[in-house]
Amino acid sequence: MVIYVIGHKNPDTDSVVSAISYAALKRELGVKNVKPARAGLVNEQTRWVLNYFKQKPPVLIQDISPKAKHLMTKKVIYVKHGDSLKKAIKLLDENNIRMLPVLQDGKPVGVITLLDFAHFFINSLKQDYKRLRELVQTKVLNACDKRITTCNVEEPKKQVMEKLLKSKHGSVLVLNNNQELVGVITKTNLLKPVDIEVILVDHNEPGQAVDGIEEVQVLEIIDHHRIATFQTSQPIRFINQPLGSTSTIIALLYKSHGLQPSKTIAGLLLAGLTSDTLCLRSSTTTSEDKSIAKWLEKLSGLTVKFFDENYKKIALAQQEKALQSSILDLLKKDFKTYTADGKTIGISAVEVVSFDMFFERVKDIEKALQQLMIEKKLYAMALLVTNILKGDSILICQAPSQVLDLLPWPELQEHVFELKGVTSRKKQVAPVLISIVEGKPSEGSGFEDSFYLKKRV
Ligand SMILES: [Mn+2]
Repeated sequence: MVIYVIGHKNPDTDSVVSAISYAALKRELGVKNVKPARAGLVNEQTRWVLNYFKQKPPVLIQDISPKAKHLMTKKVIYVKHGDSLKKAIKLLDENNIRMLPVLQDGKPVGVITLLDFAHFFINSLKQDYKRLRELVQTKVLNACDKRITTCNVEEPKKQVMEKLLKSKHGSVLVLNNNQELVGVITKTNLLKPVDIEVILVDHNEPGQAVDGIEEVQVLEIIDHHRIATFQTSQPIRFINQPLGSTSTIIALLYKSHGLQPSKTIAGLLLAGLTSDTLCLRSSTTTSEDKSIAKWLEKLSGLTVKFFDENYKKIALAQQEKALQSSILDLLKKDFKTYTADGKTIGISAVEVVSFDMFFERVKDIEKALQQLMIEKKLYAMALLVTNILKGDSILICQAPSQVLDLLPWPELQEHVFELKGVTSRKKQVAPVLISIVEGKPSEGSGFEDSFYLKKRV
């Protein structure tokens, strides 16, 4: 059994360090086989954080659906191609099985089943009953069926099932990359529960989760986003708190167990906390985040200011790079989807130290937004550009006019909105778009006044 702790697709620093540190906490609490994972490539900031703390990036899992290696029987009973039929019959009988792979140098060359024996004997005995004694000395290779069905250890469950359905012997032989036999899958294997469980951190929406999530069991969810989650068959631990980062929640969990994170884990958590809260400047920052930050500063020997300076440097370098890279790549880097009223809204985010280049390239950005809308079948698509020095944003939005008309922010130019004091996609931008798409004003997100004002005009 493996338990993966994994954050959302397009991982940010908070989701990666949350996975690493929650796996560490779980291990400290005595849970075995817990591994941190990530659902995509790490961004520049996260790469810097991992390098600084000399941490390897967690294992990359793009699709968590079970693979052949998770389903197969690993202790395979087999015969070698030169073994006698007598030995094969004995193995089948003793182990009460119906099929034996036939191997030559570890590689399957055929399978031999009870049915194959029957055919072989019937055909041979028709001619001469006295040959029975000789017959059982025949090499299995001469009696086996060479029409075998194989798959690689990494093949996903769906593909294995299709192969199994078409297989002549009701079995799929599982091979490693050297084409050697390492397992066998029959219908029985598919009925057994799979040995993968997951703990989701920093997200709870299926659309943001790693592919294949519906095929494995979710054990826990630890998050600080809106709830739009899965149904589960059993009760699970679901911790959701309106705090600035998942890292904050994990630090609180350490505290609640009376434990102190190691120097490195405390540093990683501080990295996640400062990343998500723009070093405590974002509107999502709570007093709890501030006091946890102080605690983590003490444990790690690092400061919020240290991360602030480095994140700014990285953002500046990123912005310069963004000037050269294609806008579509930029949009895909930190892209999240939200579902409302059966429609999907995409919002990409980028942090900058100046809006200039975005104003200059609005037309290109709009084109890229439209392209992404078609590619991802979106109802609306927006790019949130946040100036991390000033704590302001602009939103460039492509959406049906009935949505654009209801956006509560001043329109600087066509499709470009000014979001003074807004830094949070999930808390300040996504709820507005979601409520407009759902056709109802959102409650408690602090934009009602302007929302109604605009609607009335
Ligand atoms: Mn987060």
